[in-house]
Amino acid sequence: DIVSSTEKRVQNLNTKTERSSAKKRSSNKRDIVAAIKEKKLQGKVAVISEVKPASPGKKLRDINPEDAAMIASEMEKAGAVAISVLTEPEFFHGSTDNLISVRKKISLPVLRKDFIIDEIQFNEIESDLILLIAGILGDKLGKMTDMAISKGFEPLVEVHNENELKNALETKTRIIGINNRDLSNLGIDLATTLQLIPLVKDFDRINGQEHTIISESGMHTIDDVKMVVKAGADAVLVGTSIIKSGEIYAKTKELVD
Ligand code: IGP
Repeated sequence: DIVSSTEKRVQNLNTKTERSSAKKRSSNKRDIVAAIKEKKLQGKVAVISEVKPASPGKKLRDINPEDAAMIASEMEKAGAVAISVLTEPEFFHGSTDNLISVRKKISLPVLRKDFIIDEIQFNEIESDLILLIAGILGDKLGKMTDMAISKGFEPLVEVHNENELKNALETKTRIIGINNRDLSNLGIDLATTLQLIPLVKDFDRINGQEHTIISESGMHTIDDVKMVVKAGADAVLVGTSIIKSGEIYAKTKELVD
């Protein structure tokens, strides 16, 4: 499965000692929270558009680093607020080279979409945001969030149910991603977003906080996007429907406008 395959990758990183020295991250932070606020003020939808070659058992499109840069640049021109790049090689056919290439080409914030299970992965490659999945990290979530922040990353903590959300709200993350896809059976249900958003809003009201909420996965139409935005999502993360459409610019723009 994905976790044991990721464990093998981490072992590999551990043996490459040259990678274990922490890299200093560039100080020009590409601030996604500010960018999302700005988009909303413009009356547009904050779309995080994903460079996604495949999902488990479903190939979408071969994407090499050159393609990745071209795709991301169309997404940027179409008004995406940030770009997500899959770096998981086995199940999602992603690569760290794709992310490096994208981040060089565009100036939007870039999210590293991968399965982070060990702090050594923070030293593998630079990105503006990093995904931390509550359902995978369990008790380690708070510590990994702290470490990500101290390394200069903006964490995006992903949840799929109420328990994971409670765990996420105890961390220092500013951004909560609600994944509409159940990672255990890959089923999609946009109601996940509708159910969990009020819990975040309640928590924020009581605690005087303001989390940025991103609805993730399974959105294909403008209506899908409108529905989660109306429910209170600050941004949406869309991969498959944009990549599959073949018209990266047009499809991204349609969702943004
Ligand atoms: C994009 P979709 O259904 O538009 O392709 O979904 C994104 O949300 C999805 O790729 C994703 C993901 C993840 C991938 C959400 N969480 C965790 C890998 C790992």
